[in-house]
Amino acid sequence: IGSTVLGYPRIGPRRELKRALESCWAGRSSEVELRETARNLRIDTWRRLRDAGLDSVPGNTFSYYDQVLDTAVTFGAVPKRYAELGLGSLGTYFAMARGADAVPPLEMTKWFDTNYHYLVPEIGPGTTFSLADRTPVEQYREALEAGVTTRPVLVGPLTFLLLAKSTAGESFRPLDKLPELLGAYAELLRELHRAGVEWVQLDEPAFAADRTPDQLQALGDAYRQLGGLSARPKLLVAGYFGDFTEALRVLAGTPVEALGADLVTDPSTVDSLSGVPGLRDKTLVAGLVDGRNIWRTDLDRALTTAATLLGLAGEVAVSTSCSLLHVPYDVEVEDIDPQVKSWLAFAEQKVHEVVVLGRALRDGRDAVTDELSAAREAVADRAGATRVRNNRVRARLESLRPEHSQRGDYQERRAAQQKSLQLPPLPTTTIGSFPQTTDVRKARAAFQSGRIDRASYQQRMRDEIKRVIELQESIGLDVLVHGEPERNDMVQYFAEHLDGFISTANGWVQSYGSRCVRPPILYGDVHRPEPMTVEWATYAQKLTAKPVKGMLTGPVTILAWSFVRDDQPLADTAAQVAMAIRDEVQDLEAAGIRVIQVDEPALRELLPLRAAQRAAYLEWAVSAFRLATSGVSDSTQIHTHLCYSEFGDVIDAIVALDADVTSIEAARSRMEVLDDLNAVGFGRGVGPGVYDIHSPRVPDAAEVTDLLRAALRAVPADRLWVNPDCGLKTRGYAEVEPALENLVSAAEAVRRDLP
Ligand code: THG
Ligand code: ZN
Repeated sequence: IGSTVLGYPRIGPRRELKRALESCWAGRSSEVELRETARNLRIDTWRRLRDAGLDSVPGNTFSYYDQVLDTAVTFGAVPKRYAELGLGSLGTYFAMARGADAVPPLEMTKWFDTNYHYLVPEIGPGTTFSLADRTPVEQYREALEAGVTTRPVLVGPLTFLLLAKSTAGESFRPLDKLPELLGAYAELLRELHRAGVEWVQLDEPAFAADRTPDQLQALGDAYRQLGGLSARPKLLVAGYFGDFTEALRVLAGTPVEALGADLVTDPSTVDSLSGVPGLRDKTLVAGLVDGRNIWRTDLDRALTTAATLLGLAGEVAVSTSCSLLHVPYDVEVEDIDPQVKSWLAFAEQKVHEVVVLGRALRDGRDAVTDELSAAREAVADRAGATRVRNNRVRARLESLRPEHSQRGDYQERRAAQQKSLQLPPLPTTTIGSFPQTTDVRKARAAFQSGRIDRASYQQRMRDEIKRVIELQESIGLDVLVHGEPERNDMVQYFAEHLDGFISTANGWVQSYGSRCVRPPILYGDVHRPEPMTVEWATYAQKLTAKPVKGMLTGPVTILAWSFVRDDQPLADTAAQVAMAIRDEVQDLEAAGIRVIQVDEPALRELLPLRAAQRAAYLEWAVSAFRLATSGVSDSTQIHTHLCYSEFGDVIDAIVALDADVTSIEAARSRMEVLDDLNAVGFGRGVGPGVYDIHSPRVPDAAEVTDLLRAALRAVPADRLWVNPDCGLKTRGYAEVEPALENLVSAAEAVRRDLP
């Protein structure tokens, strides 16, 4: 294998696939055009990787939407409700991804601890697996015709089933279907072999998380079976996003030829590998280049690690820690500060790093002295750069005492807040953002490109804020928001206003389907040079006698949705971001804002895959939130918002945040989450979402009333808030206005019944 990468971005260097998909979905272009765009993107990628000098080029890494969905389709796991729509193959595929008419899509959830989302396969006792689609074979041939030999990449059978959801509840585990699924994988491997494929990569990242002895046993059995096939390609089984050693021990005892290990996420993996018997008979594909962060690799250090590995494995190949799906294409196209730029490597640059490492291993360091010294210089420049350190920020953090993270007694806070805010029982509010109209987007774009000046931009935003305040007044909401017209992506907005971050113009990374994000790069100590939101919030507050809620993003979410520095513990970076948010919270309070919401939708997202590491994470995550929010007086009400209802592992942390009011998603999971909160003694204000903003449906007042009555069985009226389950940014006013009206009249109806 020599040198390779485990996968590559597929949205297109200029988001060509996004445009083609969205135009096809909108009916503006044909499926034929979409297929043509996709083919060109694949061929460009293969040739680029080959020409860069990789010894082995990954194939089948393209996807129209998601690789887990692709796997489900390949092996025939298409639920009946989609199959019977009678759409063509691509139509059925998109129906599973996005829904169709009356049929909802598959559930979507996070791919391990990344910001990528996959579609959750539905497997039940009646699912029948077969080789239903031959895309991996076809794309191998397509690449060959384009002059490139590829190594098809598949989601492994164990990971596929472990990520799937049972359609038959607790009584059935998708993993029970492993024997059947293996039959279909075996057939695919035979066909790939017949097509001339030499190597196939099977990804089993599920084994970088905690697994039971049964699951490890199943892993071994599965690869003994696939490895035992008489006519098959050679197999590379790769695990990533954490320490994969446990699985390697098992796999080393199977006929699999090569094993891939992520040596970046958990550097102690290198040491654990020495205890894996049987590694000497395998090729170790060493994930030495970080596949999910954007820093240039310390090539000297990587080569030292590789030298250690040479003594452990039969053969050592060089690779990325995981697929490069999680980083942008090319840093060269960015017009950013040249010093920071010289510290960065996006997908294109990472391929080059892998090639250099591969050459050094094969031909010795002397073959690549120039490349090594360039990398050495960049790494040293970054390590010594004064702009990365801000001594004032460090001194402030040093001087922090426990009381900086501790608010007053809750009952006293509550009394002080009630006196200041005079809210009715079951107060109504929204999560923060209002629909982003075309006018607002145009104004933002015009300001960014210099077509309008700051004053006219500010005027347009003020007009929008005024409109949104008047609308909320007329609907009768109790706690108002300014609507966030000035923000596109909230994390991007804060990154643009904080020192220590840099933003890219084209650094897109796929989040799900055609949707992308541009994570900011957090390269240095974080400092807030001036207030970021005070002007907008106070303008809104001047327009109304009702309280206007200040809207901020919390430190954990800012980290989760950025590329973070790797030169200090995440906890330290979080504390720096928390200090900047704390300053903003205090400035909002001083400017007369009495309610401040600090959103942490990503609190659950960064939770480590291994249970043993979770307590330490939750400790610093909670500390950062408390540091950000504890600098205000008792009478200032702190809200937070969390975007999902799967609280389980973080429920104690939610209590520990000590926010006065927490809004959560609940409309779709009914009100069950309230019982979970009660069970852990949550005694603060809570706003279970009663309007599902993820759907265009407008709930009627009776339905919201029912949800509130259900909520009142778990939460007393003086702690219950009434709100949608997330921001309204992605919805239109045509739905939002009637929905909010219904929400307010439901609250009024329930209030009338209160004793
Ligand atoms: N911001 C950031 N990361 C996120 C979210 C976010 N990660 C998790 C979750 N939310 C992902 N959800 C989305 C939802 C919508 C879009 C992207 C991720 C989206 N993006 C626009 C697109 O692709 O057209 C581009 C947005 C832009 O212009 O900046 O619609 O909220 N950081
Ligand atoms: Zn939300």
